[in-house]
Amino acid sequence: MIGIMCAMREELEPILEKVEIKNVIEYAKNNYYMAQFGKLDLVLAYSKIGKVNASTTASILIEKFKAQKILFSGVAGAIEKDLKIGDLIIATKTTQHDVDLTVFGYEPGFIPESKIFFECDKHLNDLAKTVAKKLGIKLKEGIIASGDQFIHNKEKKEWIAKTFKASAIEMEGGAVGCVTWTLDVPFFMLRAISDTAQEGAGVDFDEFLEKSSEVSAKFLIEMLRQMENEK
Ligand code: OS5
Repeated sequence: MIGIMCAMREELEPILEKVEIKNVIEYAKNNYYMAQFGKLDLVLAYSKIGKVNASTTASILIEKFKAQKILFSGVAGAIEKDLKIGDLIIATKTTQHDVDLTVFGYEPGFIPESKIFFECDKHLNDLAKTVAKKLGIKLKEGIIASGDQFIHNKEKKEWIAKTFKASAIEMEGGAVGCVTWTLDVPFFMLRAISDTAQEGAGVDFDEFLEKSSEVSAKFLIEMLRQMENEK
């Protein structure tokens, strides 16, 4: 079983259009879509925005629906200069930029008995790179930082860039990284850029959410095609 998750309805809808939905299960104030993509069994959901919602959905996908891997698709704000609106990035690692226990002498992002960075699955990232090469699509790879804030400020963006060497920013991946690390489940995260996470980001986000969600969804479907071929 492959778990596919997004944060927002707009991010999940273009994926749902491309799979064969068999059943919809209402659970814990959310809808879980049981679906088929060729030979692949899928369970899909959008979590709603933010780290708590993302953790809940990731945990349910794994514990209740027995997802053996989690693939995340959605949009992100760009940090790295050469990431433009519509560009695709996969996470090497995710982190939580809003975790601050520095007063106790810890590094930003660090929680005792946990860690700052959660590694994404190398095999799935290699698969994404193979697909990108085959289709001639530009695909960046880098650290993606999450926090319960929509970043629309250059100073804050630069602090996150410097502190975590992050290439992109969003509000869920660090939480899903923590859940999948805790439960030993491979995690892959793909995001298409919707804004530049500085002044004006809210306007760009509203304008590009749908288009960038579609870009990410289309690539994810190509990955499923490749996974099906390899099955
Ligand atoms: O899921 C949130 C994180 N996503 C990635 C992202 C991001 N994160 C942080 N900073 C940035 N600059 C980012 N750029 C892209 C996107 C998403 C951001 S929060 C957007 C909230 C927009 C919204 N609020 N209300 N609605 C839309 C309408 C609505 C009404 C009813 C139900 C649902 C939505």
